[in-house]
Amino acid sequence: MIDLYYWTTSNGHKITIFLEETGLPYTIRPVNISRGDQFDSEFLKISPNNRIPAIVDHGPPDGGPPLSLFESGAILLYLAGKTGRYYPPDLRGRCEVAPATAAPRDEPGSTIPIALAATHRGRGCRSGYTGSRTRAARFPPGRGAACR
Ligand SMILES: N[C@@H](CCC(=O)N[C@@H](CS)C(=O)NCC(=O)O)C(=O)O
Repeated sequence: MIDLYYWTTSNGHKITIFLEETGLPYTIRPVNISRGDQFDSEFLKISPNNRIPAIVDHGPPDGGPPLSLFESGAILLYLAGKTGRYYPPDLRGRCEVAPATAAPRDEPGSTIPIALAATHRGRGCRSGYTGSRTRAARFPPGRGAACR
């Protein structure tokens, strides 16, 4: 079972779309970033950059202890590896999908080459950008809610 630390933003939706498409069972753990839940010490252990989405996979493929992961692109790659879906296993296949899966327009630092970029590429966090900037004053200096 996967715990998904989530709020209703585009970066959060990337992961719910993947989980729904692949049928992986998951439980939503809401992190209300408008209220500042992302700064809770327990959440920071899972997502040290104080951002959603993040996951804890209680049944990782290697049979080891629960695996926690943050950053939507990294999560998508992990889930693609776990399910064997939406990302070719071979280098040639990955090259074929790479051009179509370039960085999301609003996340120039991101270069996640993944075939489900229909979710990753089309969905940054700009939709919530204005709201998060407006809310920023409520959080500690330099720690305003933001979307990156
Ligand atoms: N590069 C990160 C961006 C994540 C991100 O910006 N999350 C926003 C919501 S969409 C957030 O949690 N903001 C809370 C904050 O900045 O305090 C990813 O792709 O996961």
